[in-house]
Formats: sequence, C-alpha cells, structure tokens
Amino acid sequence: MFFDDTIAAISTPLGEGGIGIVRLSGHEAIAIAEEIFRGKGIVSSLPSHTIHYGRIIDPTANKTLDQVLLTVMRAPRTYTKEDVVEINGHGGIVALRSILELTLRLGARLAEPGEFTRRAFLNGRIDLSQAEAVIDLIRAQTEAGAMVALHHIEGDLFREVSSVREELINILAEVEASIDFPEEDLDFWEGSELLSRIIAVKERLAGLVETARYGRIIREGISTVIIGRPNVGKSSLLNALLGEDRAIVTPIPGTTRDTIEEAINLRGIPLRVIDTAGLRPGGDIVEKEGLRRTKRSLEQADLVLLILDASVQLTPDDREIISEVKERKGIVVLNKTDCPVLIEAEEVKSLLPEHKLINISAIHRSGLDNLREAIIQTVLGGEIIASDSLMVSNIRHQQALSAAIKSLKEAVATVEAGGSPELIALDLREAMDQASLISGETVTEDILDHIFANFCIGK
Ligand SMILES: Nc1nc2c(ncn2[C@@H]2O[C@H](COP(=O)(O)OP(=O)(O)O)[C@@H](O)[C@H]2O)c(=O)[nH]1
Ligand SMILES: [Mg+2]
Repeated sequence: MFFDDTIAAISTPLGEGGIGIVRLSGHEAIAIAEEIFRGKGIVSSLPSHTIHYGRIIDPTANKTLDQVLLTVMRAPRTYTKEDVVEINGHGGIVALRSILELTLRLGARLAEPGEFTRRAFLNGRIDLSQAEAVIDLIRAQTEAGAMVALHHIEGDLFREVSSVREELINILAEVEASIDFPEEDLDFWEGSELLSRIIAVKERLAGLVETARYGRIIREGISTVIIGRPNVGKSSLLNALLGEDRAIVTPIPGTTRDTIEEAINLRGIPLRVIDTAGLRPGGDIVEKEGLRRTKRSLEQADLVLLILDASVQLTPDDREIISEVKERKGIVVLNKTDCPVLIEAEEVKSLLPEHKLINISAIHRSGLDNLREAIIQTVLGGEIIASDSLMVSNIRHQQALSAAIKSLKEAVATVEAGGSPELIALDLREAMDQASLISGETVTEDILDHIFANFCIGK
C-alpha cells in the first residue's frame, strides 16, 4: 500500500435516513474498528467480506453510541485496495458524527472529497477515466447519463484507449528500429504497412471524439433559456414542460423577476430550462437586476426558446428581441394559439429563417410534443443517441483525444513528405502521451486535485 494513514468519513448524505454509513480505509481500519465494535468475535479475526451485528462503544466513556452492522473487507479486493471497514448505523446525524469522531480520536484522518476514489486510482484498482465516471454516475440526471457513466466505470474507455496505446507502442518500436539501422532508412516506408496503421489509429480516435458532442450533452444537459417580452407565457411554458406549477403565473407583466432553473428529462437528455424575467427596458431596481440576469442566461445558453404571443400582432419589443436571437441556435414558440391568432407568422419566419416555428398553447398544454421534437432536432440534428454504446462525455478526455489526433495527423504528413523516422517517432510519442492523460498515467497532482475536488466527502 502506498498510504501510511487511514481515512474515515460519513459516506451517506447528511440528514435523516434509514441507514447511515461511516467508512474507513487504510491499514489501521481494522484495528480501529476492533477497539470500538462489540459483537460476536473480534474484528481482526472476522473473515473478509462478511457483515456482523453489534454495538459501537466509546471505549473511554464505556458508552454505547449506536447499534450497527459492520462490514469487514480486507485488502486488496476492496474499493481502495486497502483494508476497508463500513459501519452501517441508524441514519441520524448525531450518532453518525459521534462514530466518525471516535474513529478520528483513535487515529483515523477525516477523508478529503473523493479521497476513497482517489486511492482506488492511485493504488491502481481503476484508471482515471473510471474514477471520473464515478462522480458522473452519482450526478447523472437521466438514465442515459447514468448509462454512459457506467460504461466508463466498467472500463470501456480505458480498454479502448489502452488498446490504441498498445498499437502506437508497436508502431513506434518499428519506427525506432529504423532509426537504429539507418542504411534501411531510404525505402523504409516503401511497401510498409505502418502508414496505414497510423491512419487506422487516427480514425479510431476520431470515431471516439465524434461521440463527444452527444456524450457531453447527455452528461451536462442542454442549457435552454426561455425569453420573450413580459406576459407572453414564458413561465406558463416552463410549468407546462415540467408538468407542475413551478413558476408563478399571473396576468401582471413583470411577475417573474428572477431567473428560475429547472431540470427536465427529454428522452434521456437533461434539459436545464431557465425561465427569465421578461426582456423589457426600464423598471425598478429588482427588474433591472432581473434583466441583467436574463441577458447573462441568454449569453450562456445552448438553446434559446423565443416566446411570442400569437394572439396579438408583433410589438416593437418583440422585434427587438427577435434581432437579439437571430444568431443564436433557437426555436420560435408561438404561444396562446387557443386564442384567435393575430401574429404575422410569415413575417416572423422571414425575420428568423433559420429557426423552427412551433405553435403551442401553454395553458392547454397543446403542441408540447412538437416542441420537444423540435428541441431534439435543433440540438442533435434529429440523430438518435444510443447511450448503450461507448461515448466520450468528459471535456478533458475530448481534449486529450483531439491532441492525440493532431499529433497523428502530423506524423502522417511527415511520412508523406518523406521526413525522417526521428520526427515521426516524436509525433507518435506525443500521441501516446496524450492518450495516457485519459487513463491518468501521466497526469499531474494539480489535475488530480481539480478532478477530485468535485467529489463528495466519503466517496
Ligand atoms: N389564452 C392563453 N393565455 C396564456 C397562455 N399562456 C399563458 N397565458 C396567460 O398569459 C399571462 C402571462 O403568463 P406568464 O406565464 O406569467 O407570462 P410570462 O410573463 O412570460 O412569464 C397569464 O395570465 C397566463 O395565464 C396560453 O397558452 N393561452
Ligand atoms: Mg414569468
């Protein structure tokens, strides 16, 4: 084992729960558990991967803290590859904290966020792409997102990247052999399969990168902003999409004064919908701040839903907003089509020729399926996402793959220009280094800190 200390944390959410778990990992885990657990048998002689009923006792005060089930898991077949003890207590915050404090008093150290998973990585049980997927699975908002993360946890990306690296190592060995025997240098590439093998590797990586656009949408969701002048039905649309009354709807313009964000599951893709205060100049200080937030959401969104009130003609404010969204990926939603329609739809079309026009009635909840379809079409070009296949969903992986492809392209160009094997070897080695970033063999401490800072304590 690489670590000389034992870490401990409450691994379940803080709050009331059916059970709560204190987890220990490290070479003192079993000794600490032995001092505080009273059940049948002593902890150090319990077989690995077994569960035992008993009490947690504060040995100094000789006081019972909780009735628990204790799980003993000995290295190396554990989450961290270290000795792990899990204490399942009643899920109350006081009892769990007192058990945790007791373990700290007996020599454990409070785990940092993600430290159990970090140890699993550093002790070589999983690679970095698997470790990163753990937090993605915990955070997944949809089944599709969970599925993509699970593929990574199971090592699909790790295996693909390892096999690419292996092929690069083989190619590199042959290229380097030619450096050592310069007399064969002249017609080295002549009749050799190496060039087509480099191209094949490049294409495999390109196939992976291509999945990233969808992968990231599944992981991060589509940030969608609803805009329009006051009273056109923005909040009503949010409520209709949610199927509940989340935002306050009134006939009074300016009812929504802040931005509201809600997650909606759109066929497996998380849609993060932001309802905004209406875009309208002037107003009091709260409205001005609302307007500022609306503009910021608009700038950051992947998709804009522009709502127009179909029961009236276009107003100057509508036209102003139309000009603001012209360059943005978006959909025009004509609301209130349950009323007589007075809006000049043809004119809207000519002002926003790139945008789809969808008729709805937020109040009667009609036209929503068309709208959902249009959202999928606009964001994904209508392509179906097969979340059961391997997909790159992490920007760090995406960047490393792109950099590896770039190096391989350079290698190919050097070969075609008749460059020296030394130069080609440099590019191949750079591609390998980039691929190694994904599995974490070559990452720095800083990158690890950054990745694991996003984890919860106890994971
Ligand atoms: N007839 C009709 N009225 C609607 C519809 N959607 C919203 N409204 C009404 O328009 C008013 C403003 O709605 P609201 O959602 O608060 O608009 P917002 O200011 O854009 O958020 C409310 O009185 C709603 O009941 C609709 O589809 N049809
Ligand atoms: Mg509103």
